[in-house]
Amino acid sequence: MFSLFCLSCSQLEQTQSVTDKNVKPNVLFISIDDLRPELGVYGSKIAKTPFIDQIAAGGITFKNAYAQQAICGPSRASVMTGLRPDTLEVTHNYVKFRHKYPDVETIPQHFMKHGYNASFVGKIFHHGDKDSENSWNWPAAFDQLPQDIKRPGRYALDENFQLQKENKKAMFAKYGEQAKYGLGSGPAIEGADVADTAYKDGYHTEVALKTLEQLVEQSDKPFFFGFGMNKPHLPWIAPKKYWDLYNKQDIALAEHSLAPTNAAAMGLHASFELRTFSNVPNFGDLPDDLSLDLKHAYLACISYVDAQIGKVFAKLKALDVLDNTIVIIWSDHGYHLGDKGIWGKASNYEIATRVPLIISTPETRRTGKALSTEALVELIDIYPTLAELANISKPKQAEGLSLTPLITNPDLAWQDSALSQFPTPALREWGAYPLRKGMRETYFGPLIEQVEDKIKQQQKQKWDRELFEQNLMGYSLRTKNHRLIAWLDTKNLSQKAIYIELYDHQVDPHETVNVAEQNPEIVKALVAKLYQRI
Ligand SMILES: [Ca+2]
Repeated sequence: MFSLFCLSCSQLEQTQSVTDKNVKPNVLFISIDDLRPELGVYGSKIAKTPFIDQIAAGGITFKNAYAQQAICGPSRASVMTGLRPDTLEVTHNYVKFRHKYPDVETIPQHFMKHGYNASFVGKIFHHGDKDSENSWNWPAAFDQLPQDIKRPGRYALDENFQLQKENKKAMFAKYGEQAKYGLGSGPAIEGADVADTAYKDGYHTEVALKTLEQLVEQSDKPFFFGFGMNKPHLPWIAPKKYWDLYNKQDIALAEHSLAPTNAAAMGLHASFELRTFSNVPNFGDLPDDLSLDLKHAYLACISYVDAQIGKVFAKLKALDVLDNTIVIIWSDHGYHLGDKGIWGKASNYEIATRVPLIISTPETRRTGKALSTEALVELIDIYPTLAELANISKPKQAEGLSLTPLITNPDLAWQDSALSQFPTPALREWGAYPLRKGMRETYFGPLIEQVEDKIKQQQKQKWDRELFEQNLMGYSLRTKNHRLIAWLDTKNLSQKAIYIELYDHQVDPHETVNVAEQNPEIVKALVAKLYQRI
């Protein structure tokens, strides 16, 4: 009797442990568009982000996480496939991520292969390349919203919508086909006194809540749910209540508003994207008052997004699935808000490449501690990390590292560099696409001429239009103490770099002075390291 009893005990234990292992965790995969680490948990002195901060308090915050390329399409393609922009050959916005590897397996696709339902709402992949047929099997519940919640347009205020319409018409009349590449818009900011659902992210949040209900209630399979926030991408629109969280007089202009001394002239653009909006000058510096309004709007968008994330996180609790759900929050790149004299993403500097990355797992929440790590990590690490956390096979192709050892031990010695890249920011359109001929004939002409003159002045006999417009790639290596940016001719990668920048983070964390010339030995070592990585 005794032995029989013991046998059943041990059998029971065995079954339980096998069952526990087989309960696959859900994944809530939250991507945010154009968010630099302007969050409470990252030490922002001004941003109000209580919901993200609360999630971070039960998870691990990666303080030094870097995007592979500071622009939407390439960054997202890289995250979702675990491959670098060069490997995928996706280094601008106007190329489909499957063009080179049609069968590449994306994160949600990999999870589906391992028994998951995969669904999303909002911006996960870049616009126009959602991969609906391969990456997702569960439609978002757009049809479940109450009748009174309508799909929002770009603006809530009719006057701004009208302004956009008129500007578009005027741009097409003036510049013809060229205008379709983003010229002609309404204002860059709006703060109507409306409900969260009157703008896209709030609307998508309601869809997300319904979709999560369905995923939990209508299937026994675990879910992978992508929740993609469109803000704080331009235009910076958010309901008034989020603007009201900030006083304009508390907002400061960028502290480091000049290009770094001796920086590569091709490394900074002329804020092309922002200048497509109707309330921003086409040429020259932005007035301080406008800059403050723009920063106010960016902050309002952050708090708006934060509140939406709070609602979705709360839903996991309400559905009683939080205890078995991994939550990850990431942004596709950072952002210049007047920093280094420019507005927008699209550079190789710290301000554009560093991103928020937060992971909260059932285990991290159980520790009851807010974990953080200084390790240099990259967004391509997300794919293998999620696979390992979910106890499914690692994707074959992933070029990143699983971050799970850091989650267990945040102080672990880790890789010694993070790699980013961007082709000639000064002479590319804002989607990183080479300048179309017609772009010089629009109001961008004088801006392009201005940045081009600076490059010619600096590069002298090295100036070559085809090289600088088509083939020059800035590779950026961040180590603990430095950032190296080497500008290489991709047609002749083994040739000496066209230009080199070195920033010493020990004394110059804002990258204000290029000290490459004064530090030949450091440059030599870092260039060698860079060549090992590209
Ligand atoms: Ca983006």
